[in-house]
Amino acid sequence: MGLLFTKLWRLFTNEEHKVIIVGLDNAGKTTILYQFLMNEVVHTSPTIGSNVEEVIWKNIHFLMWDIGGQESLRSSWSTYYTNAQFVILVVDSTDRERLSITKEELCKMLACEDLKKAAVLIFANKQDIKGAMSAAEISQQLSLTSVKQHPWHIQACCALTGEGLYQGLEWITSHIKR
Ligand SMILES: Nc1nc2c(ncn2[C@@H]2O[C@H](COP(=O)(O)OP(=O)(O)OP(=O)(O)O)[C@@H](O)[C@H]2O)c(=O)[nH]1
Ligand SMILES: [Mg+2]
Repeated sequence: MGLLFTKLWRLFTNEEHKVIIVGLDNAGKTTILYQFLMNEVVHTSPTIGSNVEEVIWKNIHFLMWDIGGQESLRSSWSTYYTNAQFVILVVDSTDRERLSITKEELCKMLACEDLKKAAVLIFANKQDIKGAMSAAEISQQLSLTSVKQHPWHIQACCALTGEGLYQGLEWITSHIKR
């Protein structure tokens, strides 16, 4: 009965928060998704299509979509945007050469009507690697301060150790409570 009530409550209050995880290939999206799900580092291979998992944290239910980041798949990202409350953009902080491509993809995303109300969390991932760009540097390169229509936050992290991931989720959670 309790379970039924919970399910009905969620159905009526729409209390499942859709999160889409995007970013270029090799950024660490799938690694992050499974850290959230299982607190473990899983062996990944490039995602073709997407992975979707329900992640429950502090009693909040998230439906997290991890979308493949290879160039040929990026045009399909927009098919996942409907009803997404949050975008997690994952950046490989060692990938200086392709940061401008990430910036282009971010601009395209933010212009999409379906994401008009979405808040954006940027993970500056792979901070364990020597020479990784800092969150401040990535923020500057992506011109995040010029993003005015969306709440955004950048968080340095390492998906292998989990460091920084929950601070990011905490920021998302604070937006749900608002
Ligand atoms: N050193 C280091 N390696 C990481 C980190 N996060 C992910 N990786 C590695 O980066 C590689 C790519 O990770 P994935 O999670 O598969 O990347 P993805 O963004 O899902 O890539 P696509 O599915 O192709 O879009 C894997 O070998 C991961 O183990 C990190 O924080 N530090
Ligand atoms: Mg993947």
